[in-house]
Amino acid sequence: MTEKNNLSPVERIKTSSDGLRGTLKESLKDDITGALHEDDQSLIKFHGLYQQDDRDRREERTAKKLEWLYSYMIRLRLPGGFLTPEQWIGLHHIAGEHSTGTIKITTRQTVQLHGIIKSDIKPTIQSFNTLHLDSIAACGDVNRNVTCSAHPNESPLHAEVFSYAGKISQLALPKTRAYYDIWLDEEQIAEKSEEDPLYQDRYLPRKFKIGLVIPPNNDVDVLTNDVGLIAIIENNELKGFNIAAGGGLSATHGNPSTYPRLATILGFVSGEANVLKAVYEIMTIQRDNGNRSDRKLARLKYTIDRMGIPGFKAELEKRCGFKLEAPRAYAFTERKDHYGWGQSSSGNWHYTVFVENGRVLDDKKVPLKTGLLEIAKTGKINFRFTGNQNVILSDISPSNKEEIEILLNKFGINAHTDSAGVLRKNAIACVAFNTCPLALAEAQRYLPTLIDKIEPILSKYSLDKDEITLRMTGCPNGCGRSPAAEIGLIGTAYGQYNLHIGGDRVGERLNIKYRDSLGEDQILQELDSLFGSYSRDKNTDETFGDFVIRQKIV
Ligand code: SRM
Ligand code: SF4
Repeated sequence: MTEKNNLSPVERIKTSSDGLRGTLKESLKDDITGALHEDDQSLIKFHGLYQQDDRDRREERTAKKLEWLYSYMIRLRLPGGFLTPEQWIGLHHIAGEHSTGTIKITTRQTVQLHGIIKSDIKPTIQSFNTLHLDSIAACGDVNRNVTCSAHPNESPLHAEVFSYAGKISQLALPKTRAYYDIWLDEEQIAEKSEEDPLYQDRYLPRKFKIGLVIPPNNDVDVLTNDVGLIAIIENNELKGFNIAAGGGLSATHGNPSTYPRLATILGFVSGEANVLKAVYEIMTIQRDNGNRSDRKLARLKYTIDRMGIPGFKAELEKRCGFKLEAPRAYAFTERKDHYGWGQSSSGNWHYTVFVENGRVLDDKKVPLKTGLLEIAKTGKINFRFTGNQNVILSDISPSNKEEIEILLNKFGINAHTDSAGVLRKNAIACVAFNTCPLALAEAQRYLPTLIDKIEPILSKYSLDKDEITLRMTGCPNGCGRSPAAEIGLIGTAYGQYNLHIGGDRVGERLNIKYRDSLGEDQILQELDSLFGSYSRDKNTDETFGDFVIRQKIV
């Protein structure tokens, strides 16, 4: 059967959805169930929400013959991950009123709230709207949150590069007014065209991700995106971008036709109009050529591998009407957040706060949520999220620095940031249990305690200052970018993880599976042995990932 005749069920849901409206309005009114009608569960993603249930309580609810405990997660669209202090204050209160209360910073520089019940979705979206925030296209088969190097310190031209995140996000927004109609009660105006030349009525075959980076710090892991734009700055001028395409990290256990892939650099493009045109046309190529029958093989990475790089590039140049130049020279030397204070060329100060696995809450370690609220109330900082799930309190004028420092001290935020170990500060874990329906194993709830046990091993070999990247995900979808870490722990079943090693430190080489389905004791034993060899036999300045490759351990 041809792919056209064998479209995946989601394709029908999209094309027959009346511009992503489906029966969402009816689903919301149905108070017999906490869930949505089946098709609407797919459509609501395009509005930035996911239907979930509390997986900790599934068994109990099933035993009592009760419906699972359904609730919703909302993800904001925040190109480049920026919030004003007023928006943070609003977010803080919305989280308290409608969700579990925890503000979750994601690996794509935005925030999620979990545990919103069906009747609270609309008030939540309406409250965000008053803050000029939306969740349009934060999920679904469209372009997702556009990421960008977070720290204003990365370059005097940071603001210029950052502005592209907003422009690309705008360029790739769906044209339907469904979001305004369903959630904000906007009247449907017949004359207002919803025609969408980019997405048409079928949208993309799969999710689509775009990131921008300013070398030498690859803090956003740019090559893991469908499209990665590497800023080329020469003589203090933004000359353009090297454009990379075809990144994506997911694989499915036991399905060899799926694989993680880093984006391939296609060439260099200069001038805003041409950069935006190239990004747009990469999306149209994927729209027209991506696999619409098997969602596991639908990402751009598979389209590119099917078409071949020369074929893909030729099609892109044809659609753009111009040629890509040869890629310009650049180098990544790190991929990390610089914690604590930093001053940029403008003279402004910025403080990067360590947020373990992106969870902003008050716990026994630190009253982070209260502290950030009090800091926001000064109105003297902005919030910038990083791709490593942290937050930068940014754009603080020199005269306001002391006031912010006093508050950081008062709430123990700087002590919390300073005292965390290097491994912990560079680590990422995805959400996983109890909300992610795809989780096979724990991640953010477990990694902190596993790190407690790994730290003494590192100390034993005097490696506690080594900037090793360790990332854990509850399944092989790679939301915590585990395939791009020096050490990746990838959930296979509850309490079990595949151990991957050999990724490089800067995000230009993926790791390789080393051991299957290990429990905690086995993970610690394997790491003890690997760290022992590394500390003994490594060359000066050799990273862990490079060492295990050179030694052919994988
Ligand atoms: Fe992800 C699905 C959480 C970044 C690859 N991801 C999910 C869902 C929505 C589960 C679902 O489909 O029902 C997870 C919700 C869990 C929850 O309860 O909150 C989820 N992904 C996350 C976040 C929150 C992880 C985090 O702890 O920060 C990240 C949100 C990013 C954002 O703000 O937009 C997140 N997800 C990623 C990344 C990393 C990145 O983009 O930098 C990846 C790997 C890169 C890539 O896309 O290849 C990623 N998520 C996936 C996939 C695999 C896609 C594929 O190609 O097959 C899925 C599953 C799917 O789409 O079917 C998925
Ligand atoms: Fe869920 Fe898997 Fe993504 Fe973790 S990696 S959030 S378990 S889909």
